[in-house]
Amino acid sequence: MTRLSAITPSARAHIGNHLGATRRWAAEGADDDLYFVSDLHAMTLPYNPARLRALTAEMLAVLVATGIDPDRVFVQSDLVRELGALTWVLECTCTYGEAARMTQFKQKGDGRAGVRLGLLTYPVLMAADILLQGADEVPVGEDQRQHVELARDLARRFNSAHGEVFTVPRAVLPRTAARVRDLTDPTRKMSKSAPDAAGTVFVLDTPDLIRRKVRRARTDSGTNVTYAPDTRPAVANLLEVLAACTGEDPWEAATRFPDCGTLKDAVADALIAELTPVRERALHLLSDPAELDAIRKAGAARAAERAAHRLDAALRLAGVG
Ligand code: AQP
Repeated sequence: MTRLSAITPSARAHIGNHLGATRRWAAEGADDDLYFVSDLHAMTLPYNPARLRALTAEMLAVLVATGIDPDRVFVQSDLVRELGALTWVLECTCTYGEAARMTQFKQKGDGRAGVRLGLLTYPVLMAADILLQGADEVPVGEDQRQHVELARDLARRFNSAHGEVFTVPRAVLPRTAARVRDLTDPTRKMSKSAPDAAGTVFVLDTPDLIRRKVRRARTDSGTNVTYAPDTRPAVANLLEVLAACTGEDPWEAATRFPDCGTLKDAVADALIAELTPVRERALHLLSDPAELDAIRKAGAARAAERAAHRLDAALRLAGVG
């Protein structure tokens, strides 16, 4: 059974991505699981091409440095020809109404003439990502569930119109892992594209910078430490980050600290211990472009091989190619 997960290099990977997803991918990934850096998805909003290229390389290095098997990783745009071909076939399988109904499109772009057409059609590209690799399961949060449902509908529709080519995928909720909130605004989840990087700890931040960001983290009123996510979300967030790094329970951890200052020191220490090995391996990979390139090429070749027979069959049955 193949499970397919992705991370978009819209900006640098942060501890939300690490503690909430990629660390688990490395620890629990099964032999058939696949992971990719979805750089094509980062093009739906305004972006800088040189920065996208650099972020894509950095994200690949971080995934491998986190411990994900390099044999299970690839970069989306390395399959751009295959994806382009299947996306067109699927766009001609999908209706405008279906694409325009996607909640993310309605929230980010509907009604604005200047919005990129790619923002409307990227769920179809996502369907091509999923169907080309023959994924059975796609672990996604609520915000992406609708897109996997679309992939499911398109697979079924194509199969019944033309012949059985595609595995019909299903969205599964990822096993619960840490949900990390922004350090300066605990009402928001930590996000790559947050307007202010002060509340985001990036995986490749230096130990010094991590310490400074954690020291400046917001705390709720009162100086004592209690674990009360509803009434004291900022302190609870710090305790959850600590717990995710050390494996302890946030309630128990709360009893160890006389004040928020000592809690912050412990959080910074734990994050530095957690991230230093990843940072060192990632920087090593980034300093040796030949090694990263070899990983990338091998990943692309494997992904293209997995895709080839499905794309050939889809084009043949669609009467083209
Ligand atoms: N704050 C978070 N806490 C826990 N998990 C998180 N993830 C993201 N933020 C947190 C998980 O990381 C994986 C990859 O994320 P993504 O690139 O697909 O996009 P995202 O969820 O949209 O992440 P961002 O950082 O918020 O990016 P932008 O700002 O570009 O939208 C996913 O498994 C995600 O759940």
